[in-house]
Amino acid sequence: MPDSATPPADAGASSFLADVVRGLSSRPRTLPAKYFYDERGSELFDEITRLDAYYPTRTERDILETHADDLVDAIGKNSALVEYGSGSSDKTRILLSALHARRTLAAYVPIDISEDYLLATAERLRAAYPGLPVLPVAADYTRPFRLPALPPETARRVVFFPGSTIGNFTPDEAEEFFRHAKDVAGRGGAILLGVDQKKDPAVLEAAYDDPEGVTAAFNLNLLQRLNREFGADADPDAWAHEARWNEAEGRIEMHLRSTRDQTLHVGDRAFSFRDGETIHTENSYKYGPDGLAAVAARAGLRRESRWTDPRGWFAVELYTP
Ligand code: AVI
Repeated sequence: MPDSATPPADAGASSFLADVVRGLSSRPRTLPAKYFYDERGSELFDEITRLDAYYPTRTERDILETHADDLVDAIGKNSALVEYGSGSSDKTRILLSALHARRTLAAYVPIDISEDYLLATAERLRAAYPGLPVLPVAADYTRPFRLPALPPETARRVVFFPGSTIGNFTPDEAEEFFRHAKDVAGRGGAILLGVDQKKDPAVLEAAYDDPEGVTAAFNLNLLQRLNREFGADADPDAWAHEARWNEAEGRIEMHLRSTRDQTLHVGDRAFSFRDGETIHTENSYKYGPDGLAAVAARAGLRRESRWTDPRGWFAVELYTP
């Protein structure tokens, strides 16, 4: 059966389905990484962050713990910390504890798309940090959203974006992200973020292709989502997980490789794949020591400070307009 070339007329009914049809119809074939995170995908990602091979989470946590005092100084007195994609606010607790101990934080504003989870997390944080205004915002931070009214003593807004999620954007998208975050931070504000660094490709590839197979399950879950949500007929045994370092682009790429000639049906669409053909599912850009600062500079931001681990595998950086 031939591939479907154009999205259906009713594509607006489901932007997910429309994105799937568009991605599978394009060359090279793609599926957007944002669809990894259904309930199962979020559980698998949580598991990834605890794997031995996946160094970014624990390295960033170590940096935050080691440099907590400097970070508190850099965040400044009476700041509102606005976290993008806060999830369980796990790592943020390191900063919140240090800031709260010195009673220097005006408010914590966690932003997350998953409302129930966000509100439950906010309750737990209020209990853990008595007196700290926790002002959750249920929103997709990649789209325009409104900040809540902040306490009158708020002196500045600091956008916090940990986890090297910035690496899942292309450099042009990262520049766009910086422009928006700069608007949210406003005059006198700042952006504090975590960014994964270039290193031995063997270390990088192992981090995205762990021996336990958790990252493979995370990648394959995207096809299983199509089966669950659109009655697709992807056979998980006919697809293999692949993680490749792309030196020219400076990124880890994740792909799903067809292990035989096959046709994938999604809704009333059919997509044929040759043995070995892949669907590109994610990019995770890694930066050199000054790489992200160059992108931020294009958005009119200056890097003020940088903290890293002894091996220089990960960095936490602070930017100001
Ligand atoms: C969310 N993001 C920063 C992760 C990363 O490392 O790019 C997503 C991920 N994909 C596979 N493993 C982790």
